[in-house]
Amino acid sequence: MKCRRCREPAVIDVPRHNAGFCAECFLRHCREQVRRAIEDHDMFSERDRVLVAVSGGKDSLGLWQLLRDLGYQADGLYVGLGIGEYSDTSGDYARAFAQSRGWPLLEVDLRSTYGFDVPGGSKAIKRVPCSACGLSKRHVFNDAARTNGYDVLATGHNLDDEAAVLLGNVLRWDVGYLGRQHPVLPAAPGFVRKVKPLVRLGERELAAYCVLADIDYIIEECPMAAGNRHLGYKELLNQIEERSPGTKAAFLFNFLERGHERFAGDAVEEREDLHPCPECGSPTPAEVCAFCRLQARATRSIPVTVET
Ligand code: Q46
Ligand code: ZN
Repeated sequence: MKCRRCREPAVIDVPRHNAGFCAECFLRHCREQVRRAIEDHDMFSERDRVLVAVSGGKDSLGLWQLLRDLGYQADGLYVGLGIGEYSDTSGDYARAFAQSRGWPLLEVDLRSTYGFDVPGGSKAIKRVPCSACGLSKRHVFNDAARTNGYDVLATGHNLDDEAAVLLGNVLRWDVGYLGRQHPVLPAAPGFVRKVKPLVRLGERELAAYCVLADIDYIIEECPMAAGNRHLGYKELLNQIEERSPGTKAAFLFNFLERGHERFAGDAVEEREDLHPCPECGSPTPAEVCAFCRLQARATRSIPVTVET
């Protein structure tokens, strides 16, 4: 197979585009996909300060590199989730990446800042770890971006992630989530703008990008991901994709183009019910926000040493 752009021998094929690329043209293809996503969805400009949430994995480190290569002011944010050895190693990868390039990396440790970690939080609320983790990450990412003066928070959700989330939302016809499922969530009082610039790149493309761009990332997956509903949806979509390449991208992109707008009103209604949480100031529809309730329950279950 030859490279679609320069006709040199290809090193990777991208069935969705029915094309192969040499290393240099593939890196360019990835940058081009991110540039298009940012432009098409009006995510941010060169003047905006972007905070990239990095986990040490291929998607987030690849995203940070791509944004910097495209000339954006992007710094990193690493949140220590306290998931045993996995968190220790992922933190090492994120730090090594930032140091090797001399790019600023903010760090927030859930346990030392908020008094609990993901396994403890999950036990306290009797929910799967990903539920306590997702809730904590959303809160900490938003808080870190706001308090450090960033305009935008960028996450490494890729095409495969977003298609799997969409499938889950459609299977349940969860109209509020469908209305919020967009590569850009605009800023609102208490919320910074959130963007997903990798929506046009698949998981396999990101892995190849990191290898070709010489990015050292943590390969092992989070041990708590096993049994995660989205993994099942991803497998199903991969089976469909194998039979008809391009279906996954069509499912997601056509929803964004033709479907999302129909549910946008449901998400707006949910946002209108929000008021600031009396504990932390984050917008919430409940009396106290879900993160503060999680924190209260998780920290209450930790025995307190009383000095005598
Ligand atoms: S880190 Fe957290 Fe993921 Fe691990 S506990 Fe689940 S949500 S799987 S991206
Ligand atoms: Zn709160």
